[in-house]
Amino acid sequence: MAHDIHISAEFVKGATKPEHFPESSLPEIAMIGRSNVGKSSLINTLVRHSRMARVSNTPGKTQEINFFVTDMNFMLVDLPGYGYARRSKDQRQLFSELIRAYVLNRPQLVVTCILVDARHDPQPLDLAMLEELELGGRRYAILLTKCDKLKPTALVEREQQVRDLVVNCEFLVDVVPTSSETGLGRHQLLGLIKRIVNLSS
Ligand SMILES: Nc1nc2c(ncn2[C@@H]2O[C@H](COP(=O)(O)OP(=O)(O)OP(=O)(O)O)[C@@H](O)[C@H]2O)c(=O)[nH]1
Ligand SMILES: [Mg+2]
Repeated sequence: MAHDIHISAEFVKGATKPEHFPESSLPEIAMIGRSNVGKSSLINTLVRHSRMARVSNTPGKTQEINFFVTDMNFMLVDLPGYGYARRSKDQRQLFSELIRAYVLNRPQLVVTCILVDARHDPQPLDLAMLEELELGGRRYAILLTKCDKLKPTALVEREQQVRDLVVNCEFLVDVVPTSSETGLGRHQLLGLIKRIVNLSS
């Protein structure tokens, strides 16, 4: 068994506008995905802290961009969930200006993790976010969440479906099955983060 990676983190700040993003030069790893997909839970699992990033049963709980500094020289960034009903009256705007400003323009951001619920087909908004990042030339990984809820064969099929979907994508880093319940994918994800952080330093 691979040896455990220890990492600890603490909350830096929450931002509701770009002017409030922290002035730090540390590389940033962001978690994005539909409301309730498990972004905050996965951050807590990575740092083995049950309540650092807020977790809730109410979709749309995380409304600001939350920055956490780790002791491994990078920041973890928890983004607001997208696709929360009636958030915006403007249907032309798929993602909030805040999310767009962050994922497309933030210089410190080295990889955006797009979280996709492993129980369902990737949703139109997931594909739209993937396309934004691909067209914007920004690196991203796809993390399948809540994999503890699937039978092994169903999980293999889901991972293959997603890999087939992104086969021609240039800026995709990897597809990683995860579970915040069992810790599945934690080691792989931390390894991926370490490689990218080292590349960018
Ligand atoms: N079984 C299982 N449940 C999970 C997992 N990850 C998250 N959940 C549950 O899913 C719900 C939503 O989790 P959150 O981590 O709050 O999701 P989020 O993406 O941060 O949600 P917003 O901040 O509202 O966008 C909670 O009830 C979690 O306990 C997982 O890996 N397995
Ligand atoms: Mg959250």
